Amino acid sequence: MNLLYVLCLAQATFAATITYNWDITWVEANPDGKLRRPVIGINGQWPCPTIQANLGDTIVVNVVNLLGNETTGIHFHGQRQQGTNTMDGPSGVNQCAIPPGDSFTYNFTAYPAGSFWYHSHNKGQYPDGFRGPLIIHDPNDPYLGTYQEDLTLMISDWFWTQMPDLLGLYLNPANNAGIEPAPNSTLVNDSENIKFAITPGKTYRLRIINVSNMASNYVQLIDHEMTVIAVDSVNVEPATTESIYIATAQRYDVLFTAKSTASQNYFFISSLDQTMYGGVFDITIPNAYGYLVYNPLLPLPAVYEPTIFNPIDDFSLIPYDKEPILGPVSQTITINMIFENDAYDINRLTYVAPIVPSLYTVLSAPASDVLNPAIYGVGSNPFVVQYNEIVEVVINNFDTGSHPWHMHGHQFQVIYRGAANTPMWDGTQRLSQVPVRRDVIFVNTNSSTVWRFQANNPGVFLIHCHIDFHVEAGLTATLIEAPNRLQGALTVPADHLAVCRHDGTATVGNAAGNSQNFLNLTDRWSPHRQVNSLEPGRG
Ligand SMILES: *[C@@H]1O[C@H](CO)[C@@H](O)[C@H](O)[C@H]1NC(C)=O
Ligand SMILES: *[C@@H]1O[C@H](CO)[C@@H](O)[C@H](O)[C@H]1NC(C)=O
Ligand SMILES: *[C@@H]1O[C@H](CO)[C@@H](O)[C@H](O)[C@H]1NC(C)=O
Ligand SMILES: *[C@@H]1O[C@H](CO)[C@@H](O)[C@H](O)[C@H]1NC(C)=O
Ligand SMILES: *[C@@H]1O[C@H](CO)[C@@H](O)[C@H](O)[C@H]1NC(C)=O
Ligand SMILES: *[C@@H]1O[C@H](CO)[C@@H](O)[C@H](O)[C@H]1NC(C)=O
Ligand SMILES: *[C@@H]1O[C@H](CO)[C@@H](O)[C@H](O)[C@H]1NC(C)=O
Ligand SMILES: [Cu+2]
Repeated sequence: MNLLYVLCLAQATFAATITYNWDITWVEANPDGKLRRPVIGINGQWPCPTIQANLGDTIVVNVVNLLGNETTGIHFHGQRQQGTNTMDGPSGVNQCAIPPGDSFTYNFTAYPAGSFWYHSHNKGQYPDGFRGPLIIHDPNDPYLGTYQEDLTLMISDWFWTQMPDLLGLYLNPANNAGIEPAPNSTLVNDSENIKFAITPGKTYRLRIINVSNMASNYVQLIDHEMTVIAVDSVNVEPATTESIYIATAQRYDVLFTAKSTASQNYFFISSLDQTMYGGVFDITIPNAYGYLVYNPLLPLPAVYEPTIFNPIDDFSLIPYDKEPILGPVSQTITINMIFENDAYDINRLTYVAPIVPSLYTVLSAPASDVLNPAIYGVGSNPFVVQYNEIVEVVINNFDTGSHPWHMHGHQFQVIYRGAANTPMWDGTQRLSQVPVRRDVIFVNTNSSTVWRFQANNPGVFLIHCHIDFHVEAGLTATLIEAPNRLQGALTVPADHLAVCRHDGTATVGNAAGNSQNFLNLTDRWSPHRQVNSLEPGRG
């Protein structure tokens, strides 16, 4: 970790401050050309702008919530927020939701470098449009010089109905099988049929970012091989493939080299993984196409859907720095996930947002209680780890679907991933010795995925499935990392506290809002809460 600080200091010499002033407003848009609908935009524009900075720069985003009728907040997905945990974004965890009319400043160091995105982390709001790319450039990127142009491709599913209504349908007790609403379209760059002007012989870096609510997609550039060079901002040894499979919130940076002559145009496809929905689809919905245009005077090719995709297995990728597996493990966090009783559970408990945001509980608790998970409320599924511990996180998926799991604050080592329908983790499985690092990893159905990280980033970080429907159905846990190191070291900015006052949210006390006795919790935040006694089953 000293290395991290050295890097930051070295960068600081040249660091700039990049400031964005953003009014968050409703905007009308028709990205699939089929239906105009209100979307959440920035400064009257949609699609939302790209944030660009260099490693070590200070990024300042001054937000004014002008939505009028909804609260909001922003998470900068994949950014470490070392020393700035107040800027991580999830409402009820690191801040209060920003009420209509209020202002709020995010201020953090651009670290690490790579391809990221930002999005609302409030009430399942980002599928309504509030998301955009976040690109951090590294002057020492080992792949600089191997490509001539840098492009971004943002993929998403698209709904004609707004999230509050979709959540009303999804979380309705009548939907007791938990069937997610299917999207109405698939978009590339918030559009359909986009055209990339291609120069023969050039090599392109393509940053593919999946900002879907739910769907996973296959991406293939017809007749053009891709070389994967980074996943979720972590550089990897070059690996060639004809297609990738990218879960929501994941990023793949790939290189591709254009043909040497402009004799033909090509298409590319982003195809939604229909197995996630049980395969009931009108064929117009799952595929988005775009074109690699070598010569605008030549016709565009007819599109089709390849019969089979052969995506690269991300678990097989090797990090460029060859960081070996961390160990020995000093603490294991086990997350048994299942859908039952109309909600998602972690170890039989559905996430219940605390009355006081968890970070503010850390900062207001007596030093003697701050390491006690009870004060964060059993409903927040809290896991407390100590500074610099090597932590292992085991996700056992007892659900019939696969799920993309994300942890804030770290790019973790993925040391094991079972194929679908293989025995749950029991500690005897073979581990990857030079594990790929990511911040979102797909967990197959009826099997486990295991990751490790070093607890060197004091803060409160969510661990959750990145399907926004499932977040709202309670599939969230809270990592409380070295909370004793936050006390006295971190202060909450005045504008953040003001937002809580306006929102009527307490900023002092335990999860139940008790500031007199942090060990006294009531009802659903109490450790004595009645938990479901069923054995893990299937949802
Ligand atoms: C808020 O206002 C927008 C724009 O008029 C509207 O489309 C949206 O449905 C409203 N949201 C809620 C939660 O009522
Ligand atoms: C951002 O944070 C830095 C470091 O704490 C501080 O020096 C700077 O004044 C802050 N900028 C704004 C706009 O809040
Ligand atoms: C859009 O998708 C929803 C499901 O999310 C579906 O009920 C609706 O019929 C779709 N709209 C059209 C016009 O197909
Ligand atoms: C796709 O979107 C990104 C980010 O907004 C932009 O930089 C890029 O030029 C877009 N590409 C096309 C072909 O529209
Ligand atoms: C994006 O992620 C969603 C959700 O995991 C997935 O269904 C979709 O197929 C992904 N898109 C691509 C292009 O991989
Ligand atoms: C789950 O996986 C186990 C093998 O580990 C298999 O025996 C079982 O049939 C699977 N369950 C389902 C519902 O497929
Ligand atoms: C715990 O708090 C509740 C209200 O939040 C209060 O009624 C009760 O007296 C408290 N118990 C103790 C032992 O402090
Ligand atoms: Cu999920």
